[in-house]
Amino acid sequence: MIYIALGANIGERATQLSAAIDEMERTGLTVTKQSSVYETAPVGYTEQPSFYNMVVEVETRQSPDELLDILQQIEHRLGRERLFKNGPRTIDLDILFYNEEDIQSEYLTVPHPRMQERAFVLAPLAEIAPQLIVHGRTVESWLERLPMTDRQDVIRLQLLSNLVK
Ligand code: X6L
Ligand code: MG
Ligand code: MG
Repeated sequence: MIYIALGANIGERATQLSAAIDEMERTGLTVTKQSSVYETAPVGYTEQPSFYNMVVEVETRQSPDELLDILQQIEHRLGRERLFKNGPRTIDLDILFYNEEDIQSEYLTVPHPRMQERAFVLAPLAEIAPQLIVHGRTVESWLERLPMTDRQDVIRLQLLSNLVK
């Protein structure tokens, strides 16, 4: 299984998540599951608008490096600009997990090294893959271990299909 985290906090956030999924399918990835969309408080650099975050499961024959390249092209097409580190973005596409593979290259670390600390990743991932084991525990159990305050910063909206007409 391959899981990708999506995030957006500038512009029409739901529309951008939807456009990113359309672009993934257009580029040959098959989206097999998608979580609800969550409105989440910004983490890291907190003086920025709240995010919409979600997670999708995809199938592809592309290698991790090729997949990263495809996702970066989609970010670019959807207007991603790197204003500053951890700053606001129209769309962010991160590879969380790629078929049990452990990857540590200059460009890519998979499984994502900090996903287990982030409610904005764990809550949507737990919806579609609660029993997936990352960094030695299930996604569900990582989520349960987060402080209540972190979990309260993540609000489930609804399925994307109902958010984008
Ligand atoms: C101390 C220092 C503690 C830095 C945390 C956490 C940095 C997360 C970067 C950190 C730290 C990040 C999103 C976000 C970002 C997102 C929400 C990042 C990269 N991306 N907040 N902040 N959703 N809610 O997608 O994840 S910046
Ligand atoms: Mg990110
Ligand atoms: Mg990213």
